[in-house]
Amino acid sequence: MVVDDEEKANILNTFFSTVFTVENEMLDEIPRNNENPILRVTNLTQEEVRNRLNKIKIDKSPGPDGIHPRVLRELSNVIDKPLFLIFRDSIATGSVPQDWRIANVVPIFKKGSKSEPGNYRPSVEGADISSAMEDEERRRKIRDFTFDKCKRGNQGFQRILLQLFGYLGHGKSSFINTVMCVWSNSDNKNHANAAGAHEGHTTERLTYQLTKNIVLVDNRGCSKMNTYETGEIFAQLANLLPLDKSVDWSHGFGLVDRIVEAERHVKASDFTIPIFVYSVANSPTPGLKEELADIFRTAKKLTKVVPTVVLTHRTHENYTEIENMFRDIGVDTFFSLENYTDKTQKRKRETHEAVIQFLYEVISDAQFRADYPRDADQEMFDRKLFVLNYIHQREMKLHEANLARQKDVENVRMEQAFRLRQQEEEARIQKNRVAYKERMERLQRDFERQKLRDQFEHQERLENMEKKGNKKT
Ligand SMILES: Nc1nc2c(ncn2[C@@H]2O[C@H](COP(=O)(O)OP(=O)(O)OP(=O)(O)O)[C@@H](O)[C@H]2O)c(=O)[nH]1
Ligand SMILES: [Mg+2]
Repeated sequence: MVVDDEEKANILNTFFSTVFTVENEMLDEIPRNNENPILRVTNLTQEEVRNRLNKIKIDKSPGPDGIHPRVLRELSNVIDKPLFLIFRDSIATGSVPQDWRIANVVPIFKKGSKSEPGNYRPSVEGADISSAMEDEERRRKIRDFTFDKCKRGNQGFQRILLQLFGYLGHGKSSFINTVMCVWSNSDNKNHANAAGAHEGHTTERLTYQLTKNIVLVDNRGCSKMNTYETGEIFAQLANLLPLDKSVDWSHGFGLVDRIVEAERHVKASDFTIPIFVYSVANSPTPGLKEELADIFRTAKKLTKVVPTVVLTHRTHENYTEIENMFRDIGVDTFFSLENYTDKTQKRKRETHEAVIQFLYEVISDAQFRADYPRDADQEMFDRKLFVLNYIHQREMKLHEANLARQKDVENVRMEQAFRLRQQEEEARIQKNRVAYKERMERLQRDFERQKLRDQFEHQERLENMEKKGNKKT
C-alpha cells in the first residue's frame, strides 16, 4: 500500500499522463467533416459569454492563470467582449490559447475501488474560462440539433428519441430528472416520477421534451427479461407502441393487436437511440450476463446500434465488475453518474459534466448516423417486421412447448388409465377366484351332506331289510 503523499501523486500523475498521450491518437481517428469544418459552432454571442461568466462559482480558488473566479464574475460585462473574440477565433481556427492548456490537475475520486489510480478523474482546477466555453459549445450543439442540417438533409427524420430501457428500479426516471435538472439549470424536480424507496414503478411510456428535436422516453421497465417482457421491451424500443400512454403487458398475440392499433399514432420520423440504464448497486446474479447478451444482440439487430449504457449509482464498489460484464458482451459506450434523487442535497459539477457529455455524445452519434443514406419509412417498416416476427417465433416456440407438455400429460393420463384397468382386472380375477373357492367349498359341503344322507339312508335300508329277515325266520 502507498502511504507517502508524494508517491501517491506520482502514481496518479503517471496514470493521467498515459491517458493524455492516448488522447491525441484517438482524436486523429474521429471522422472529420471536411466540407463544413466550422459551421456548426460559429454563432456564439457575446451575451452568452457574459451569462456564463455570471454563473461562475466564486468560492473556488484561482487556476494557473492566477485570476480569481470572483474577478471573472465581477468583470463579466467588461471582459465579455475580448473573451467572446478569443472564443470565436478559437472555434474558427480549431486551436486553444497556450495558457489555457496549462492546468493544475487534481485527482477526484470517481468510482469503484479507492486504491486503483484509474478510478480517479483528473479535474482541471481553475480552468473556468475554457471549460465554460466547452460547456457552452456542447449545449449549443444539443440545443440547435436538427436533422435538417445533416449532410443529406433530414431524410424523413424529425426528432431524436433517447429511449431509456432496463430493469425496474435501476434509475431510468431519476436519470430523466437529472438530465432535465442539468439541462434547465434549475433545481432537481421529480418530473419523471422516480420511485421513492418502497414505491411502485413507471408503468407508462412517457416523453420529456429536452429541445424541439430531442425527446427523452421513459419506457416501462421489466422485472426479468423473460419472453413476454422482452417482446414488450422491443416493441417500445422499436417505437411501435404509443407514446404518453400506459403500457399493459399482454400475453399471446395481444401485443400484435396493440402494435396494429398504435400504427396511427407512432411516427417513422422519430429516430431511436437505445439507452440501457443499469444500476451498479445490483450485484450480478447467475445467468445475468447471458440474459444481457441476448437483449443487446436483439436490440442491436432491431435498432442497428449497440445500446449506449448509462450506469447509475456509480460510486458503488461493484462498478468495475459491472462495467467489465458489459464490455464482455460487446458494449463500448458508457456513461456513469450518481443520479439526483429526493435525497440529493445539492447539484454537483461532475453530474452536470456527465449529463452534458452524455447528451453531446449521443447527439453527435445520431448526427453521424444520419449523415449516411437512410429511409425513415423503410426503417420503421423493417422494425415492425422484426418485432412481429419476434412475437411470431416466440408464440411458435411456446406453442411447441405447450404441445410437448400436453403430450407428456396425455402419456401420464394413458399410463394411469392402463394401470387402473389392470388393477380392476386383477380385482375381478381375485373376486372370481374367491367366488369359485366358495362355490367349490359349498359343493364340497353339499357333497359331504349328501354322502352322510346316503349313508344314513343306506343304513336305514339295511336295518329295515334286517328287520324284515328276522320276521320271516
Ligand atoms: N444513490 C442513488 N440512488 C439512485 C440513483 N438512481 C436512482 N436511485 C434511486 O433508486 C430508486 C429507483 O429509481 P427510479 O428512477 O424510480 O428507477 P426506474 O428505473 O425509473 O424504475 P421503474 O420505473 O420501476 O422501472 C429511487 O429510490 C431513486 O432515488 C443513483 O444514481 N444513486
Ligand atoms: Mg421509473
